[in-house]
Amino acid sequence: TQAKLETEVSKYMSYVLRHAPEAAGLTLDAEGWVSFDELEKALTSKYGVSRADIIAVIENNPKKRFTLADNRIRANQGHSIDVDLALNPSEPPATLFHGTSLVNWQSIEREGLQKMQRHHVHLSADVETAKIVATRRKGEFLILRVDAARMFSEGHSFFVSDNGVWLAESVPVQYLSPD
Ligand code: HQG
Repeated sequence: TQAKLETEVSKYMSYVLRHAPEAAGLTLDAEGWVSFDELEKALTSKYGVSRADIIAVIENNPKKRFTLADNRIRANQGHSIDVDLALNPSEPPATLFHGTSLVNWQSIEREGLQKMQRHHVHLSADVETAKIVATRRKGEFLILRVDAARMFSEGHSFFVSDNGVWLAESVPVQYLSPD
């Protein structure tokens, strides 16, 4: 079906634009952008989709994962490869949330939230989004509340991606509490 194809194309776009541009024969610039024409060529040859189909994938994406501007496209967050999104630091809401697996707690309690494979720790402004993030994985989940107001006032920087995901270098454990 069309919806299924859109999801598959969207997942492949995330993979290419965040993790492995070379898989599609692409190279991202320093801020993560690539020519839309080149991405279109790669997607058309792999999936037979048209330019309009790809634009529909971008517009219908529930998390607004991609920005298309000036005939260039990039993923808004979630990279593992070395790009600098050049986001400006912003003052966060007083409380942010992070959803994870309960089994991670022992380690998080020891070392705080770390960015792991990505460039930042990903935080949500609402608990529902954190729950969606957490339940991507099997097993019991845990929602952590981040005292972003105190963390910010004590000198930690926050960034917000173009699709509203809050990002931090790390979250030391003193700012975390189970929700
Ligand atoms: C955990 C998806 C043990 C962390 C989602 C998480 C999100 C620790 C995992 C976005 C730890 C990393 C990001 C520590 C952190 N010890 N475990 N010290 N510190 N962790 O996928 O936040 O759909 O890199 O809790 O919706 O799950 O791709 O991060 O469980 O927005 O757009 O290590 O990815 O967005 O996993 O997800 P991830 P995440 P997209």
